[in-house]
Amino acid sequence: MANSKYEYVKLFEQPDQLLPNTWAVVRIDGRGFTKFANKYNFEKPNDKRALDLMNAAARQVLVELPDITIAYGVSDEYSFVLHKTCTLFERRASKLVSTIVSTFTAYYIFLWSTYFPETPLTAPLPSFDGRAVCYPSLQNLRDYMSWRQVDCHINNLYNTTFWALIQLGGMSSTEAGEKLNGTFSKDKNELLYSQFNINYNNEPEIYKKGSVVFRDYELVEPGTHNTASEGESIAELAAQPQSKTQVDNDRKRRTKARVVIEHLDIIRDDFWDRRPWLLSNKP
Ligand code: DGT
Ligand code: MG
Ligand code: MG
Ligand code: MG
Repeated sequence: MANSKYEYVKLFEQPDQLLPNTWAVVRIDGRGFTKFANKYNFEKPNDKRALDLMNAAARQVLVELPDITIAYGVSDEYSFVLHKTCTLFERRASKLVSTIVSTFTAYYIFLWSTYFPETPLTAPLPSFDGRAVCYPSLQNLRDYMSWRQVDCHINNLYNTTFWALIQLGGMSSTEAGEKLNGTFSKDKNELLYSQFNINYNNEPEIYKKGSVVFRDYELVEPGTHNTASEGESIAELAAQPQSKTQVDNDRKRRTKARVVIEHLDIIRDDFWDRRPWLLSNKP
């Protein structure tokens, strides 16, 4: 292409590459979903159809972007993890975030009628924001994932109790809020059980734990695994570059794998120990 006098404008583009050799998380979140949930009469506190739709859209994101290792979703948000060795789009943040957000949004709208067959979508249509954050160590990444799952638990226990007080106990939302003010988890568990005969432990896993989306291969028996190490140093990575064929083969293997949706504890080691491929740099 011939140069033109206009081409200098390219100089205004700013680099925005994510730090190399770090775990990148792209978190998306529904815009104004409090209002959106009311508009479509989402059940309170949890609407199974809405969560299944979020999960189905997230699953398609993993199918279309084999570079994503794992994703975790709760409420109107989803976190997508890119392996620290990922070089997709030269790790340019804006390209990664915008591709993930638009792929997710496109599928959310495309799949809406499967999960809400009686309720056509009308404008304003759902949209999502997105951001990318880099975590330099595996511990930081694990802590990030744990943070989201703890948040899910705390919010769900609160919301389950809050809506039980209203829907089953006949309280107003102000009364329910006051009743729960200053209570601990133990108190909410007891309140649910003594007043409503609800054992929180028996609530559906999808509500208590959120959703994990990942590629499934063979499970590793506990105790026989090689723990995914904290990772190679930059020097080691530079010393053993993956050949292009290796990278292509790994991507092919990932593309063929089954992408599953589970509702498991991702805070404890067990989940990760049994699936060492998630954190190793193998597919
Ligand atoms: P934002 O993210 O700043 O644009 O504002 P929102 O309104 O999306 O707030 P956010 O993301 O902090 O909270 C998510 C909202 O979505 C929250 O108000 C509850 C609602 N939501 C998510 N899932 C469900 C559901 O299954 N049932 C109901 N009733 N509401 C839900
Ligand atoms: Mg938000
Ligand atoms: Mg939101
Ligand atoms: Mg949210």
